[in-house]
Amino acid sequence: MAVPAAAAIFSFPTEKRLVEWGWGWGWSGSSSSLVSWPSIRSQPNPLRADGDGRPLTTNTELFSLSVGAHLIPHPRKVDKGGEDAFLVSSHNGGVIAVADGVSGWAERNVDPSLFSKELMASALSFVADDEVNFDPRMLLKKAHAAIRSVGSATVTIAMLQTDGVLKVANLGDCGLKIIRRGLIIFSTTPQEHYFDCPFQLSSETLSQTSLDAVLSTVQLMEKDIIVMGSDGLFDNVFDKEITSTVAECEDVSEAAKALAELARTHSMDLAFDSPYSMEARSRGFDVPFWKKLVGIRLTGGKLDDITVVVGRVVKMLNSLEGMADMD
Ligand SMILES: [Mn+2]
Repeated sequence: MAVPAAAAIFSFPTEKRLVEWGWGWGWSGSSSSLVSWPSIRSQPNPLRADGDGRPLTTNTELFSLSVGAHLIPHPRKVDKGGEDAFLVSSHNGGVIAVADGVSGWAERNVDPSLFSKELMASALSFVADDEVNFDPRMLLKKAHAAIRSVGSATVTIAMLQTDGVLKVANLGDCGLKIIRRGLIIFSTTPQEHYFDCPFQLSSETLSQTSLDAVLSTVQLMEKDIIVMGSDGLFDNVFDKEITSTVAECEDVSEAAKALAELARTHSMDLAFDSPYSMEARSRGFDVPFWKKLVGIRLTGGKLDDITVVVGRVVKMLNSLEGMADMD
């Protein structure tokens, strides 16, 4: 891309890559530094029936997700779209995931984005797999086993069943939060070996496996908001900012974009005392003592790829009256 990376991040991209709901997995390619979905509702399959093929009930409440996503690459990685990847699928109640390619691979002349992108593409191909059976850890296992790229990635993946049960598998420092009536009621916990070295799925055998992912199950309610992101979001934006930003937005696409842009603003602000700088200080990283003497301390956001996926839980009364005629 001809546009210098530094310029591209400040002028917001005019080109958007739109991905059809249902098959979409996205990363920003060379022609775009942003992926954005319009607010689209998934289409849960209403043809659920008992062993005789008859509908279980004539009226069923089906949960699904309305999803918006927004990705802003690291300012120096705009040309290839950064190293994060994500997927959105309408399978069952909806499947969303974010993967963050571990950047250390660049030192070995490996493009860190290949692994995260292939992991998401692979996961998308297995969402409806019988063995996966709505288990996101099994989905990770199969997706991981099927890919060939060299590299590693942190990943969070969530699968919503149409009965409203959300299953989340988290490995490393991507994450997911659930907001109910303005309050965060659930957060994944980052896993790491040491500061800035998260658990990760890797092409190397001496790494974590899908079994190291923490599996969580949450019963969702209508209007719950899911905020999923890479560490580029959570290292730069505090929980209270996430809830207040989401509350101000009209829909999920707007919320995903607003959160990503807030994270980007903070990531470039050297004076902002970010979640990342607070964490770094708590681990003993700080400016030299002579700077501390004059009141200077380690601050600033963290420059990174920023991926935000926002899902809103919708509930539809699904009338199956027509099913009787089909029998
Ligand atoms: Mn990251």
